[in-house]
Amino acid sequence: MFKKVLIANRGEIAVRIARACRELGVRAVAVYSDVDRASLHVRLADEAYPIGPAPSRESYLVVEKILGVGRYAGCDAIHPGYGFLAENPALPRACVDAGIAFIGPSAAAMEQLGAKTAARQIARDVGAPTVPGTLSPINTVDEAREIAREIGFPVILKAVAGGGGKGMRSVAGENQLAPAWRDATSEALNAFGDSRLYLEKYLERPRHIEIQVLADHHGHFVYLGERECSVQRRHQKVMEEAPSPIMTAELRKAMGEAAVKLARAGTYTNAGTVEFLVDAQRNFYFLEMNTRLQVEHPVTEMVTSLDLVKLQMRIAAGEPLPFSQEEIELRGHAIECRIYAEDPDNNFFPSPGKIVDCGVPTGPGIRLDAGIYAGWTVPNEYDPMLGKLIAWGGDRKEALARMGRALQEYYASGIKTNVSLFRRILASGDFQKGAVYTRWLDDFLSAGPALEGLEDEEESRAEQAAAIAAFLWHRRHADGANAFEASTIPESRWKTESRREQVNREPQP
Ligand code: MV4
Repeated sequence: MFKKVLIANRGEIAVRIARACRELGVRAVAVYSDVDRASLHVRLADEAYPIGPAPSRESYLVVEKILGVGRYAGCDAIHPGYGFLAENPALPRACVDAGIAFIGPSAAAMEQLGAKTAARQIARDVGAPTVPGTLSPINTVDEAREIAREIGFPVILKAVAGGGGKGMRSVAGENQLAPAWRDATSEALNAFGDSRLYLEKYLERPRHIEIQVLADHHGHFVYLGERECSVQRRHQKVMEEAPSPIMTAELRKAMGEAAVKLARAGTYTNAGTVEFLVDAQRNFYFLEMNTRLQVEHPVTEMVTSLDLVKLQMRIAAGEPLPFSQEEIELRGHAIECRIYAEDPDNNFFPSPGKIVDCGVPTGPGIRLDAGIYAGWTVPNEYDPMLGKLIAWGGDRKEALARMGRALQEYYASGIKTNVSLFRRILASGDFQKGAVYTRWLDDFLSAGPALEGLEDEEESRAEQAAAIAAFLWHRRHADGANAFEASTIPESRWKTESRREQVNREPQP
């Protein structure tokens, strides 16, 4: 096992990796930009080194700076986390040159499986189902029209260099093709500097379900079940859960084996995620592969009782997987909410600033992977995710109930958070039934602010009651040592918070 690991990241994932290091008896080395000097990941690390100004392109994205700290601190491995350099092959290449282990796949595997077009070609080669469509870019709108006629409308145009929905246009019929082609081409050029498009059969209301894969350096590949990631807002995941409410043992096996075949064909090693779209008839289609640890990895950890970050480190250190596919068991149900410093009553604009006070939900089945603390200032230079609230239960019903309870206990004052959004989602009948699809949240939010089945005044009464109940709960639990240190919190916290939520509630756009 490594002696010292550099964490080339920040925020909650850097805290997560530092914790895994601590548990393995490995020294954790943090890097931080000027605005992150007082961050939690710096506090928890054994050593910490400055890497420059706040802008990522001058700090967390600079391979030479990361490797410079790695050499200077005498690290024997680097963990990239997610985002930043996590899927940039330059980092594993630089690690090989520096004789430092990279906790992730090889640069070659990253390039082969991380590139959408190449990955779709491999998927076709190994027989993993892909959506009917073109594998290579289309050159003209006339060519697109021919292919669309063959496949049959509706179709969807996608950017070759794309992701996150940019340069993507669904096309209901032939008359809409030319304008959609024009819009998608220019959007792709603006977003990626590459206007090339490809075309697929459009799947109506698909789910986004992904398979967690692990592969060691001894030829062992396993899948660790799936994660339901359909609750997204504008292509950004908001809530995830494991297992998927629509999963069957047969479908899980088929998707897992397809994911492993793809990873094996790309000589993948370490942790990776294979994303699929699943239609209403439970047909699944390869979407893309993520050659990194994902934000939502905790829901898989909760139902498998495995620590994916420690497994990543063991694999990178050359250890064989400590279990076979047959030994992997899924137990219970886990749900994750991504907590952001953003204002749901102001179009989810980021809401950076000083966290005057925050409370940590605890109790049975609750996990909070957070990178914040009271007194810390949320910088506005980075993604405003504060952490992830995860609830595990023996079944989905219990996990939902625990998440609802934990969301009542969660608070942060001094900044706005999107916690109220989760209360609304949990209150939705569709979500309770697991009847979601990739555009469900966008549709749900554009349907307006009313809680399902409640008139406006009923909603405000329900919310007032919830706020008062939470205030009374905290006051009742204020004595004695508890996670809220309520005695140090001004009495008016809940009143302020609930009043602010009440007063500011504007109808959703
Ligand atoms: C699709 C689709 C329907 N049919 N492809 C791909 C990238 C992803 N961010 C959006 N993608 C989609 N591809 C076909 N052939 C619907 C979507 C889609 C979506 C997929 C996953 C998660 C969220 C989504 C939101 C809107 C559309």
